[in-house]
Amino acid sequence: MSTLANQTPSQSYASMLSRLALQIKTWGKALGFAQVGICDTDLTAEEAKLQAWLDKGFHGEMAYMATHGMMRARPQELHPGTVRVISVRMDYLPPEAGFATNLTDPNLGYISRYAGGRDYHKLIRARLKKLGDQISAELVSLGFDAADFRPFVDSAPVLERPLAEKAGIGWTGKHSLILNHEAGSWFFLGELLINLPLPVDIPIQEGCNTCVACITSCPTGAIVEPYVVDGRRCISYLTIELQGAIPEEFRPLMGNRIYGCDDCQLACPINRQAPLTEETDFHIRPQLKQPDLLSLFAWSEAEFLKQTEGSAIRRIGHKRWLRNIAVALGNAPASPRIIAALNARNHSEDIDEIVREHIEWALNAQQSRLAESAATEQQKARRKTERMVRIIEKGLPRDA
Ligand code: B12
Ligand code: SF4
Ligand code: SF4
Repeated sequence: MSTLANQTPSQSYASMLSRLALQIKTWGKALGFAQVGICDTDLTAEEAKLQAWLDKGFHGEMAYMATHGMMRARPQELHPGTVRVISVRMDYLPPEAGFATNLTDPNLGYISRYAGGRDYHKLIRARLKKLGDQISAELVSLGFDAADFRPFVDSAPVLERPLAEKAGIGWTGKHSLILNHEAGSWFFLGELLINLPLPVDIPIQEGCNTCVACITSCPTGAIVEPYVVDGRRCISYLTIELQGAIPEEFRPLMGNRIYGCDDCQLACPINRQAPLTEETDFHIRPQLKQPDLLSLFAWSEAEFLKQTEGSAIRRIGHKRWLRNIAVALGNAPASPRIIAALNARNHSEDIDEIVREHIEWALNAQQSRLAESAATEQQKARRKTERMVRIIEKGLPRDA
């Protein structure tokens, strides 16, 4: 182990770690991470909250949330030897997000803005691996052992948000996402679990104050209390995670959201100044920007796979894609074209049972709306005739 002049080995190791922590932040930024923070692995305070969430069944069909139990709150069990977590933030807000245009036109499909470009998992994991390699190379050049590290993004059984909060990336908003005044909440999180006792960062203080905008704007009432999301009610879960039928009570509330949901983030005042992503990979593909529901519904499985290549959307598969679009078509204004498209898909040979059930729901919704609008038209015509009759009765000249 190398030492610096006039320092004991432990002093020199500690000062090397302090310098390294600063370098890690610089390297992280060069790799495209907008923020890099460091924390220890102690999440004991979170265990009871995680257990309560699981006990209430808020994970729904996401069995993976329960399978790993408390390992989620124990990063040192996930990768033995881990003493620190390097938490990173990567911004994904794309330019020309067109949130309002897309949400207000019920004939378009709304795709959550994190999913319009390339799948973030591989990209972030590869950059974290580079960061780990850089740390190891530096250690070796200084005469120390290489670091033992493991990168994680999203799919890891670890509580990414509480770790990010400890590492000073942001505070936990009432929607349960991490946010801060500079970045809002439009970012992904990733972690490098590492065996180096690096100096840790200080958490920032919560800034939601009395605001409850995310809670009141959630279309399905999924934020059941501040900081707690009942996954089973969240449109992100209903459209992405849930394999089976979408409970009927939520279908009318989903509107045209066919993949994920951004409403709690759109309502958040802290997001007004959020920066755009610097990753062109996260820009929305033209075909997913303001896609016409009927065009998306017409995609064959081969077309779906082609159009969503390299995107996170591909993971839900063609059946769930059709299921979600069927719900949005059921919520769209009454239209004979929509009814024809639903009927055509319903009579295709390889139709899946779950998709069929959603199509039938959509057909019912469309037909009753069509009947309602026909009734409204009839009513309007009747009222006009009645008015005309009153005019006549009042004494139209030469009415004899
Ligand atoms: C399962 C999951 C989901 C589920 C469940 C959501 C949930 N809130 O748990 C579903 C499918 C619904 C979902 C949706 C979304 N997700 Co998600 N999801 C995850 C995943 C894989 C695990 C989350 C988890 O552990 N949940 C269990 C609960 C118990 O944990 P928690 O919500 O963090 O709960 C803590 C707080 O509630 C807190 N708490 C409880 N009471 C109190 C009280 C106070 C005062 C405080 C401060 C805290 C507090 O304690 C709990 C335990 O620590 C993570 C990745 C990961 N491995 O962490 C991504 C992740 C959280 N998701 C992410 C994203 C982007 C989304 C969506 C925005 C996607 C979209 N646009 O459709 C939505 C947002 C919905 C929402 N408001 O949460 C990002 C969040 C990034 C960020 N800025 O925070 C993550 C981190 C993925 C990533 N790597 O970037 N997700
Ligand atoms: S993502 Fe949508 S459905 Fe889920 S909590 Fe946020 S607003 Fe509610
Ligand atoms: S909408 Fe309000 S309460 Fe919700 S996360 Fe943003 S600031 Fe916090």
